[in-house]
Amino acid sequence: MIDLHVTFATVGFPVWLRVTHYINLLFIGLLMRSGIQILAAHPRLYFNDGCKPGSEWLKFTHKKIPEGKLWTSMDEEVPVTPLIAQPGKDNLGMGRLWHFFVVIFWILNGLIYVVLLFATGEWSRLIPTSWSIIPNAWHTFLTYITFHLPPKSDFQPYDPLQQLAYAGIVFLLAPFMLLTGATMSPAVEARFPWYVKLFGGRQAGRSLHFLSLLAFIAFIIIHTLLVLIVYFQDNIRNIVFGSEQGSVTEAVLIAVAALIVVALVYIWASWYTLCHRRKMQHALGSVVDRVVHTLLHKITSVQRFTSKDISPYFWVNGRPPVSSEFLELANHGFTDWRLEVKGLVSTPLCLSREDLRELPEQQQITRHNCIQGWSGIAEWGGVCVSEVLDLCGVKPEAQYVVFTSYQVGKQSYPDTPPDMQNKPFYEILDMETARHPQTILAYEMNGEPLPIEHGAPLRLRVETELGYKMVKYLRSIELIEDYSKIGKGHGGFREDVQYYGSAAQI
Ligand SMILES: Nc1nc2c(c(=O)[nH]1)N[C@H]1C(S)=C(S)[C@@H](COP(=O)(O)O)O[C@H]1N2
Ligand SMILES: [Mo]
Repeated sequence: MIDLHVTFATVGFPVWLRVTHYINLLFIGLLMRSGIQILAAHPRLYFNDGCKPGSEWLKFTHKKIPEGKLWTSMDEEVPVTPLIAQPGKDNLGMGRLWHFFVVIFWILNGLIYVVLLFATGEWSRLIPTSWSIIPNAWHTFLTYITFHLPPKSDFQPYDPLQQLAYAGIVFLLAPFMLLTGATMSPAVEARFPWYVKLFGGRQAGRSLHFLSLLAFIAFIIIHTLLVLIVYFQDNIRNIVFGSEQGSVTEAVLIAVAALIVVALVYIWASWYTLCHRRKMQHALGSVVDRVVHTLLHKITSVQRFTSKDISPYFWVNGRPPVSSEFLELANHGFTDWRLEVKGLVSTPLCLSREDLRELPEQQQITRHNCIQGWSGIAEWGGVCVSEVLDLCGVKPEAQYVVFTSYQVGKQSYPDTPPDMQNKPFYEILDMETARHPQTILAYEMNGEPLPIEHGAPLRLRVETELGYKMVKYLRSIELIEDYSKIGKGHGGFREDVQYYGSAAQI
């Protein structure tokens, strides 16, 4: 037994271990930075899925919600300094793309590390094989907490507390981070509602994801301090050279240089992203989209909540249109309103509210997932998009469906650039998503006619995707072959203006 330990201890710290450790450090920092960016888009954390303001257990905003005035979720977003966020400022879209891009490679790096850990026998230094580790770790803890150092012989090569902590981080905390991350994906939620329930709902998943971040930060601080304090000369040589031989000064210089490289990567990543948002949206998005598409494109929504789950509060995102055309329609109770169905169809249509009500009605109680972080459960009543598509006869060359709103850019997003301020809000779905059984055109919310702020007279509901896809105040539906000429050509208003990725399933 003891012999075994000695053999493993003499394995040293092989190159693969030191390299994956370094890459991990680089990626964890990027994940934390982009995670902070995402959190800032809705800086409140809840344990309930209705997200009523005031019901959060933690918030990072001083903004007060004004009474009697429409406060929308865009008003909630807070800008963050690039010193702590990736890329910084108001850049939820870019922060998400970075987060998802990096997590792919973080997982790959982690897999390589774990596979090699088991392939080489190094695992035995990490995974405890005897319960005695617990009293031993407690003993080490008491040693540290009373400002003493354990004797060198305690390190085999790790002391028991260190071994437990490392094993916990690698085999518990890191997987938990990934599992709680997945609870926030609308596609996962739509297909496996039980999975999200396992964590207590989407907001509980989000809060647990945040608490794991705190655990990671605590670990990093303590870990780094102990590396610096406890037998530093051995540690730094093990980290850099893989053994306790060689010059300490050289090891320190190499470590400092390696950390400067990490810092430079962070600075470059922020700066370059802030200067070239469109380029980065597409570069990162092409990788993320491919992975998301492979994993999630076949997913159908099977969400079914009950009326007792309906949230007492439902955030609004996007202010009602203010054009005289729309106000006129609203003043007449939308009796003159028509939904235009056009483009690559055999029979263009002009549907009134009565026409829509004559089609089979579908009701669904689902959880709405906003990209900014909040959620809300409501009952929606309306007609399946596929019904309307069947009615107009979609031509075979049609690939996408454009949903266009009466509302214009500046009513949706206050910081819309001048050239888009008066362009209509629109979003595009591929045919498969448009034909999902829970993709509907809703005219009712919680059994009542759809309220103005939630998109009257008609809004889209897409239960496998994030809220920004669900266009409110619908004017028209158009079947098209290619969207590069629509708007700025990126698949929707939020993609065009806010650089959101097209991976709305996560
Ligand atoms: N026309 C229009 N539709 C829109 C938006 C908008 O700004 N304008 N915001 C989207 C976003 S980001 C979300 S989360 C949902 C919010 O729907 P709600 O306001 O009913 O909660 O609407 C989506 N549809
Ligand atoms: Mo949203």
